[in-house]
Amino acid sequence: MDLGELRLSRAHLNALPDAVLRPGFDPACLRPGILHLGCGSFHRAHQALLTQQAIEAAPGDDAMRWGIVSVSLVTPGIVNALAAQDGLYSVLERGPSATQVRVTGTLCRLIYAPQEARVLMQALADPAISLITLTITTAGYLTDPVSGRLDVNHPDVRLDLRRQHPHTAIAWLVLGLGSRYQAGHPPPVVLSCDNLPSNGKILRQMCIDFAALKDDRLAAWIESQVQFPSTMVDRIVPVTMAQDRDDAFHALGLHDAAPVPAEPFSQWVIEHFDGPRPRWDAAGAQYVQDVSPWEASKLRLLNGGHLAVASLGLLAGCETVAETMALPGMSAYALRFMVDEQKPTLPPSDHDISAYARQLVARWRNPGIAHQLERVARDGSQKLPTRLLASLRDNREAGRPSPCTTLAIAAWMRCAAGLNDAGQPIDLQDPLRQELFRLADSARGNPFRLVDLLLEQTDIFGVDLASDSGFRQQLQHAMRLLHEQGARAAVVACVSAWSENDHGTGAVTRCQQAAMSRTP
Ligand code: CS2
Repeated sequence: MDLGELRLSRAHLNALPDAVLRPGFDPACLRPGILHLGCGSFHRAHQALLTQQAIEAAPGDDAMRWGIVSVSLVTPGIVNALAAQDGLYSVLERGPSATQVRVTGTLCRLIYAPQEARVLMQALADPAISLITLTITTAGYLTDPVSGRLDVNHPDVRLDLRRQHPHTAIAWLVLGLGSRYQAGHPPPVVLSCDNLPSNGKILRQMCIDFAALKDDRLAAWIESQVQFPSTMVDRIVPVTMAQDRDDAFHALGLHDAAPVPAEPFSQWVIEHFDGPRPRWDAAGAQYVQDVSPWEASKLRLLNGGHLAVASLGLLAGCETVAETMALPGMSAYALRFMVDEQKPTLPPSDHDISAYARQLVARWRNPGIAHQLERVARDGSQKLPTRLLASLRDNREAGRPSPCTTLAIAAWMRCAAGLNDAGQPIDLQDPLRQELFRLADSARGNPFRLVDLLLEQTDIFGVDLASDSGFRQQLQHAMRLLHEQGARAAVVACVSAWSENDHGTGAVTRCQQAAMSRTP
C-alpha cells in the first residue's frame, strides 16, 4: 500500500518516527472521565493535549480515568475524521524556526450529537464522568446582551424546550444535569473553556435559567449543587490549512485528517473547585482563587491588541498577524497600545504586565503561525465594546490619552467600509455586515461622515461615546491619517509622535526601542 494511504491509528503508534512525541500511555486503556462539548481545534490543541501531559506527569491507574468523550454538536466532519484514526491526531506546535509534532490520544470516544443522541444522553448521565467541559463559542451561551440572562426568545431556546433531543449545548447540559438529579447522583463539575470573561458565572446562569423554564426544582438543585469554576484559556490556534496536513504527513509518515497547528505557548488558569480532576497543575495549569485579573489582561492586551493589529493589517493589505507585526513600527505600536493604554486600566494585581506585553509581541511575531487577520477581525462589531471601547472609556475618564486605541477604532471603522488602502475588498465577516456596508455607502467616501454614521451605532458605541466631542475629534484625526496616508504610515506616525513627545514610561521606551530595532 502507498504510504500516503496509511492513516494515523493506534496500530501505528509504536512505529512513529522518534522526533514525533506520542502519548506516554496506551490510549486504548483510557476510561472516560471528562465529557467535552465542542470538539473544535482549540479544544484539541489546548485541554485535550494538556490532559495528556497531566496523565504523563502523574501516571498510574488513577490517571487513566481521564479519557475524554468529545462531542460535536454541529458538524459530523471532525468526529468522523477522528473516529477513523482511533481519536488520535497531531498538534503541530509551531515555533519561529521549528515545529514539534505531538500525537494526542486522550479522546477516547467521539460523538456526533444529532445522530447519536442516546449515546450522548448515556454519557452525560454516567457518574464516572465527573467533569463536563465546553468550548461552544460566545454565541453558544445564548445570552441576552442587555440582561445578561438566557435569551428566552432565541429561536433555538424555544425549539429546544420542545425537542426530545436538543440542539444547543446549554440544553444538552441541563438535560445531563437533570439526569444526575433524577438518579440522585452527584453532579459533575462544569468548566467553560471559552474565551469570555466570567465564563463560569455566565454558564451557571444560563443553565439555571434554562432549567427554570422546565423545572424549578432542577434549577434550584443546579444553583445549590453544581460548581461552575471560571477559567482563562490561552493558546493561539489558527485554522488548519493544507500545509498543516502536508507537514503532519511528512512528520508522521502517515495521513492525519485532523491535525491542529498551534503556537508553543499555552495557558490555563482555573478557579479553585472541589472534586477530582486530572493533574492539570502538573502539566502547567494554575489554580487560583480569582481568575478575573488574568481575564482582564488577556481581554484588553491580547484580544484587544489582536483586534487593533488585525484592523490595521487588513487595511495595509496583510494576511496574517505575523506579517502585520513585521511592518515598520508595528511592534512598537502594539507595545505602546498595551503598556501605555491598556495596562493602566487593569485591576490591581501583582502580575508583570509589561513582561506579558513583551511576550505577546513575541508570540504575535512568530512567523510559524499563519494566524489569518480575517479570522481575528471576524465579528469585530461584537468584539469592539469589550476589547477596545471599555479601556478607552476608562482612559477618557482618567484623562489619559489613548491615541493607539483611537487609531485601532478608526481602522476598524475603515475595515467596516469594506476596502483596504489599495482599494481592494476586505472580506468582513460580521453579524452587522449589511448594515455596516449600508452606512459606508451613505458616507460616499467621506471619512468624517463615516465616523459620524458609525458613532451613531449606539449598540456598539453607547450614547456616551457618540456624544463625546473630544473623542469624535480624535477619531476624525486618526481617520484622516488613515485616509490620507494609509495604515502603514499611520502606525509609524503614531509611534513617532509618541517618541517625540516622550509620553511613554522609561520601561516602555526601552521596549519600544528594542522592538523597533528588530523591525525590518
Ligand atoms: C483572537 C483569539 O480571534 C480572536 O478574537 O483574539 O481567538 C485569540 O487568538 C485567543 O483568545 C488566544 O488565546
